[in-house]
Amino acid sequence: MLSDFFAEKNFLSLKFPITKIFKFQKMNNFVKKVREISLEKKTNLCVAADFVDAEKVLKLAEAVGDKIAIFKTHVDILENFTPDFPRKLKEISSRKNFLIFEDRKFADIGNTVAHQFARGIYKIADWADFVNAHTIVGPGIISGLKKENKNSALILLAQMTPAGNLFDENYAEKTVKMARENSDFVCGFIGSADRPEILRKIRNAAGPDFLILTPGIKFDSAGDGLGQTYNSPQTAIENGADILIVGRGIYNSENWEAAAEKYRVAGFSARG
Ligand code: BMP
Repeated sequence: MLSDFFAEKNFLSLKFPITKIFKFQKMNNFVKKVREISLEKKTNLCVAADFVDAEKVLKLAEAVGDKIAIFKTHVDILENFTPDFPRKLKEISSRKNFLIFEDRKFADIGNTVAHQFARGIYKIADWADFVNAHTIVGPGIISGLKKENKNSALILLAQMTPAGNLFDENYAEKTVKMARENSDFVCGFIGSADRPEILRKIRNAAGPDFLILTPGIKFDSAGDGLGQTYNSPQTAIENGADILIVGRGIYNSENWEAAAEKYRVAGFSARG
């Protein structure tokens, strides 16, 4: 039964120490890679690069590259995208050892998302290590993306951060079930520390073999006037997150590298 599946199992600490994680052998190769990078670089930070200028995104990647495990893009907001952009970003990512997450949030029928993933201007399937999708449309979205997959892993949105969103426990539960049924391709979830009781349940149900990436992270918890909610690195980690996504907290600061270092230390030390 679904409700049994999602019941609090407490079979592991929500905040499992990263150094002990490798005893869990079932994990997808992408999860393993993220865990390896985290250990080696002592970071569970993902920087969200929400600039509209491709050159600025690449500069940010150079500046914070040593501090992060994952670099998150919104390629469709770039005003000067050329195929050179993913090629240059790939070069930085292999030199600085981080993975690239294109936050495309696919949300259509399988046939359409297959085109959106592989074709058009961006050809996301050629370069993204991670992409994400909404599950509201059912598991056909996973099949559509899988059909065009070359070398990416999929993250499902189990929760979101904006105030007043319609995600609830039932939705999260069904999303975890879909992930488990497609664990050859799905490697994790977006979870929000703003509903920590649901985030904890996602972690308990998913176990340590799935990543939970949590946006809405900032030392200063004031919102942005557009619904975004913020929580601290500590709160997110204590409730089951393992990768913290930080955008404006880093790229709006004077010194990107110094700000990333502060979030890296806070996030990684909270992991224990
Ligand atoms: P910021 O830290 O500046 O608020 O940016 C958060 C980033 O995470 C944005 O790129 C946004 O698209 C993304 N995000 C989010 O904020 N909440 C979600 O629920 C899912 C997201 O992908």
